[in-house]
Amino acid sequence: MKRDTMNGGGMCGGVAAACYVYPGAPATPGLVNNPDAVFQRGIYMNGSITMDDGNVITVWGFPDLAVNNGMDKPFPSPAIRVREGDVVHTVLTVQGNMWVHTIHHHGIEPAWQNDGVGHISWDVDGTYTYQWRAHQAGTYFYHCHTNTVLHAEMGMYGLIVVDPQPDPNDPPGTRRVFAGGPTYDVEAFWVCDEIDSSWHTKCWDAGTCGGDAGLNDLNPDYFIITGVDGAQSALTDPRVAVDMNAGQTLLVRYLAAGYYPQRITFGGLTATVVASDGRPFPNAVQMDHIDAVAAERYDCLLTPTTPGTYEVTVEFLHWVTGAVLGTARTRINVT
Ligand SMILES: [Cu+2]
Repeated sequence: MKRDTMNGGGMCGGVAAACYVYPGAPATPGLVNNPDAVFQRGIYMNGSITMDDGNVITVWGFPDLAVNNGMDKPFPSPAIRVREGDVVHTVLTVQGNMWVHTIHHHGIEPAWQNDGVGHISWDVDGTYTYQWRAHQAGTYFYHCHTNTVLHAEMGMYGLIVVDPQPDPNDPPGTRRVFAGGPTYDVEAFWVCDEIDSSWHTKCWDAGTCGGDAGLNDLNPDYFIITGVDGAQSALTDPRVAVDMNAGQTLLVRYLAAGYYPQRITFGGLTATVVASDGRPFPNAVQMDHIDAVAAERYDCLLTPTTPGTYEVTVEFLHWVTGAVLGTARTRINVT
């Protein structure tokens, strides 16, 4: 198998050169033939995003193989959205010179064979079906767990949203955060991450064989929201910025996808935080800002009653000094 072809930034040597890699996935234990939902994911390692200053940064991710033969390279990777109680198959196919990767369904906690953590199960070279049940409505995410520090920084992540089963007493079209929980009208996905562009040319297996690959030294120079530069573009990009009417309720699914602590504020609006990390709070909490650390999710309701433009800021904080390393911004436009 040819493993040494350059194909975008950071490919470098092949599996044989890497340490702490566990290729070779067996058949999925207890695989059912009739899952409620199936998602096909491949690997790309030559995606890119263009920053507001014109710099083009290489990103890696999981294309949807059921869309355009997997030729698209969306960043972040396409969301997985299912209903509470569903049995789900995430079929990961790693082909060609994409080396090995995994999909870890963060917060879902399936059996270890389906948890996608290379060191305790296996990295995928070929095809493996992760089988899991969506036990609890909420906001989760999936990410690669091979050489995790680097592969997560390279952008190998996407949201998982588990919706509650429809309530037969609700009018059609009602959207609830969780069963018996609050309703919402508009939804935003804010996946907030910092980028150290110097990492984005590193080798696939950097640091796995020891030595100093620089993975202890993250100096971010870009700050993004859901794959869009938070310096300027995220203020207006429709993938991030929100347009809504006064009196409507916005659900923000906020994921701190970076390594540094973050602080999000909502342009003077008070958020009603109803759940975190896929678990509803017993009582909602009113917050004018949220402090989050790596991989945390917060489900926040905002119900602005006054038309206007509310500028949302996400500050990325040094983990020792608390100094603001950078800020990403977007907007809630209320008419
Ligand atoms: Cu990976």
